[in-house]
Amino acid sequence: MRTSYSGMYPRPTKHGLLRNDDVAPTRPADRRGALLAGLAAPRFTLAHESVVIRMQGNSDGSHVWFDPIGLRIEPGQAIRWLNLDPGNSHTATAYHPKYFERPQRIPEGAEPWDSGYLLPDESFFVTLRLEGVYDFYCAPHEHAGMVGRIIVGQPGRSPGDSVSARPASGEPIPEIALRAFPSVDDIMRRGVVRPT
Ligand SMILES: [Cu+2]
Repeated sequence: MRTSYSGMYPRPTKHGLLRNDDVAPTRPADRRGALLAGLAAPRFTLAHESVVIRMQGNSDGSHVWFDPIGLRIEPGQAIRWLNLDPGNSHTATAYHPKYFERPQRIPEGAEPWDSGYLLPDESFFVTLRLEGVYDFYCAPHEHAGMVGRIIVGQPGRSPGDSVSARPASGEPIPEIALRAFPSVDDIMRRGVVRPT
């Protein structure tokens, strides 16, 4: 089943988005993330222009999450993943065969990314230019349901419809992660979906 959402939704608003002005300054280690992003990120992203997705966890490490877990942005918007969890390293990794042979759940032609392990207070930047739905996960915590979804512009077909069914030799996406993704409709309506 394919579903087209084109034209069904109003433009996203900035309401509820966390900007870099709202979080503590970061260490020079941020540069590492920018370099690792390679083609997916501009060389000199201005920090204040990015939208922040926080990596968080509770004190005993039994619960970890991305906040927001769902986000709608315009094409060309820079995203910054920031590890605010003092007790865990996290990654932001796109579902794509290029990284660990995972199923592709980003638009065809879009550049996938893998932040590598971010220590507490470290950041990673990616700029998303192609419209569509981008699903990502934290490599060490996917099995705890630590995933997120970004919609750039209009979603087009949903990853749940056909893209994810493509055979991949890597590990399938665990059920707990599949259940954690906010729906495309929910993200398009609300713009920002916080974890529950
Ligand atoms: Cu994690």
